[in-house]
Amino acid sequence: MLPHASPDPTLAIFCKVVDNYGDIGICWRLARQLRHEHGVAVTLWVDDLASFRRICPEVDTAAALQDVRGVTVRHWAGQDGVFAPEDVAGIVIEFFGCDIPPGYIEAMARRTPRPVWLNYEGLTAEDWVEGCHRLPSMHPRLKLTKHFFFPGFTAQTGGLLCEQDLEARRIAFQGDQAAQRAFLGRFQLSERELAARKVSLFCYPDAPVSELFQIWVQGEGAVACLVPEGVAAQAVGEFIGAEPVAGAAATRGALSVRVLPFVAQPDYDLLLWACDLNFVRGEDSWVRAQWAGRPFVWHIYPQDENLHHKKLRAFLARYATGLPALQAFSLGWNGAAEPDSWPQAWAALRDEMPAIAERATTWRQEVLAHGDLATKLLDFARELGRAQENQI
Ligand code: TRH
Repeated sequence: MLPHASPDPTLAIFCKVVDNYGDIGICWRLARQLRHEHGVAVTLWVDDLASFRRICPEVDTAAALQDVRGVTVRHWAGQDGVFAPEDVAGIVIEFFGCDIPPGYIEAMARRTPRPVWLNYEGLTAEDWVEGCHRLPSMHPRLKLTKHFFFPGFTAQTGGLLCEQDLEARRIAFQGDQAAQRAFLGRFQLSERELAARKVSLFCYPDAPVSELFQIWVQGEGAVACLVPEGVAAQAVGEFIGAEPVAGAAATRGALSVRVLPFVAQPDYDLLLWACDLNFVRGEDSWVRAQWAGRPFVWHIYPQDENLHHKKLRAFLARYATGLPALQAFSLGWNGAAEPDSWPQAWAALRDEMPAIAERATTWRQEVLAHGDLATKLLDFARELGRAQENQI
């Protein structure tokens, strides 16, 4: 049973798109999974429908209210608004501590029973999250308590988003050459590119992309680098010698670089599965790469005072023990430690790839042994709901 013994539990997610696509990417993924795997009636409040549309082309950017794949999507146009207790969902999630409209919070306090209120936080491999996951925070004025929900890699955290059928779909796709060719065919890859080592590249602007391109140009094995439009635009534009718009491509030496359109979120998984190596960034693509069964290099979102280097090291300490080349390359890619030589760092990474791919399997098993995030989140909400009912 969910908190209010309702046969059709309701849940609202408030998502403010601060920067890039990770916020809406995670909220949309969570919303779909809760709806389709757990039967929850989800309302997703989003302030920036244009960013949402980039990862989900069905979204109508002019609609105040719409149904997208069974999820109610509301344009969160501002902080004004008067709400009734009936407007409030049984479980309310604020993403990354975004400020829910004050009128909605007032209505939360008037609802009977009161909703479960969770603050969904960012993913980090650092140890301190275990002590903060599930911590309460009382509202200063209203009879409401918010609880922190931290995704994470250990049993004492909220886990990672992973759909139940994902692994089976991945294995089927990676075992099906025709399906992979058909998918990549959408982007007009040449036979040369199809036969090359395929690398997807999703990173922030400060990644040393030009250095890597130079190594790949001079390398012995052919590399086909597939870059979503708008990513590493300067280095890609310089390499191609033209505007790096979707469809632009060039080959020099052993390297081909091709700009892909930004694809819908489910197709991004296919891209990761179809490539031999994935460069990912932020949070959501990073997690998807962990499920892709292929080696990946993570570019972490930069933070003040190089706080992100600490987070990167915390992840590498969990993931890349026994994978020295991945560690060295990742530190270099993120500017946390300059490698003595980039060509050597790349050669070592390339040689280590079979071992990294093996690590993907054990990692998946280790992390998912504690349960997936959507299930853990609902279990926590049920637990809080029961506790609240007992207090009434
Ligand atoms: O877009 P990001 O840089 O988001 C980041 C992180 O979430 C970070 O934690 C946050 O603090 C910062 O934004 C503000 O990278 P991320 O997290 O990988 O999100 C990208 C989303 O875009 C992800 O859901 C995958 C999706 N995507 C597509 O749907 N199609 C594409 O073609 C590509 C390249 C990505």
